[in-house]
Amino acid sequence: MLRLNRLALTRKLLPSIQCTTKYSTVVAQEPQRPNLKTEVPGPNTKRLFEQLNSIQQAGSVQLFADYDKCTGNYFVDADGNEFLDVFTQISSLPLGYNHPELLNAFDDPHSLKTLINRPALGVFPSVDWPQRLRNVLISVAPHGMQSVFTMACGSCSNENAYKAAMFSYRVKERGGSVDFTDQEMTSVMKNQPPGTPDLSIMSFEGAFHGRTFAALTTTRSKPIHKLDCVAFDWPAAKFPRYKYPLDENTRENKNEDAKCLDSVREHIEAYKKKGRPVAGLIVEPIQSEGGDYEASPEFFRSLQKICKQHNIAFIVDEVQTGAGPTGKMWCHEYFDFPHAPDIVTFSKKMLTGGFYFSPEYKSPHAYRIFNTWMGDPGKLVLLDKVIKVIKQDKLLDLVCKTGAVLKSGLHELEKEFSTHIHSVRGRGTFLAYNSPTTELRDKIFTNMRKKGVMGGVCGNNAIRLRPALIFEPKHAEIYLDILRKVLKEL
Ligand code: PSZ
Repeated sequence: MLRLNRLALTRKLLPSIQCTTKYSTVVAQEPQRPNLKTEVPGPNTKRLFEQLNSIQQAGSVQLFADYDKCTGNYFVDADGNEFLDVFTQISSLPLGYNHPELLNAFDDPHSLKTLINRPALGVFPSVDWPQRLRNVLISVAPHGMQSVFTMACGSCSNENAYKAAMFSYRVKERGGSVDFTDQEMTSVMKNQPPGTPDLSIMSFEGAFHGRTFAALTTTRSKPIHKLDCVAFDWPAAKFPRYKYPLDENTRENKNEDAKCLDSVREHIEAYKKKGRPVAGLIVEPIQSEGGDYEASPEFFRSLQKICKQHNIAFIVDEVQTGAGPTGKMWCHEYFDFPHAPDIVTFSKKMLTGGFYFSPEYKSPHAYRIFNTWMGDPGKLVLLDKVIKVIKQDKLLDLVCKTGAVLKSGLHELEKEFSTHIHSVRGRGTFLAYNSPTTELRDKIFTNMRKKGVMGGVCGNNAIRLRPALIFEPKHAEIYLDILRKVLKEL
């Protein structure tokens, strides 16, 4: 009955999705449904685990993949089990597995040579690098942003964004001068002020920004990420925790926004008093690893305003939300900012790390945002193809359509199984829901996997969806169908 209702609703909402394979040829080659041949983990997986664990700590490994056999939205493990993948390598596969456009990406000699001759980009970029940056990364830049650096990963992107924020802050402190004093030049070699200034980067409780040291200081999602590592004394403000459904809790949620914005202001003042002023503030458009917590466009606009008032670089971390899963290329497009953010960091579905920045964040000195590789032109060959497929196949529209099917289905399930799941939320296919306890959440996750759905969890009690951009309404139906069975059997 529920399934019929939802299908009827799907058709009413989405009259145009009759031809489900029009979006992507790779989907036509997928299995029809998940198909498990052994228990999970199966014997091959267990053997491989022993092998890997004898070389390194492999406790985080869930399954070994047979990447030759993975197709589209389906992950195939070492035992031949076929899973519908709604986690997609921690949300980092824009077009699923083995997309034909990417399989052919290095067929021509120029692309192949771009891949194998990896340059030290900061010193010897290729003759086509400026044009490649323009054609690929700048072509999808957030509105109002025209400058970009590439980096290897998300942590590295944030790390360098913090440096760019500090450079700019110091130039302002010096009244616009870009010269260093002798005292700065000598004190910096002892890690002491004034060459090494006392500045801070503000983040939010529950945030995740990476695991390198400065990024790790701003990460506040789980103790295990941070234990035993030194950290800077930097502030963490409160990030909204909304009550659901949103439309029935507008007053409480507005108060929550106000409380969190007050906490931002208080920390700015406190750290100024402490002599460690805030040079940058970093925020995820949807707080992801910490539990998929969203905040209102008003909250984000106020945040940007506060940063402007205090000369703080407003850094939006789109590492997980960027490149389409929310239904827009950049999730912050939903917030209607009056000005572009100062810095937008990315990685994951963008295939390369990096950050976009506004003109004042371009360091006046060379060689300060720098490392050996600074990204990889081979990744831009792939990203070029990904962007073309996103445009040609209108994948952002597909994300919105599939997201609507998924979300309405989840809303029905949270009504029917209200003791098991609640607080359905998110944008596009970047969706999540909670269980009342961690134990129940973990049980749902495990039982879904036993029925062939590879999902993800985050925070203490959330289950999150992070499918590829080629996830179609028919895949959403399979997911909902299996979730329903799992909830019924609990
Ligand atoms: O456990 C981990 O290290 C994980 S699990 C998911 C991530 C990391 N996400 C990475 C991430 C992110 O989600 C946001 C919003 N910002 C920065 C990062 C760091 O990116 P990487 O992992 O590429 O360094």
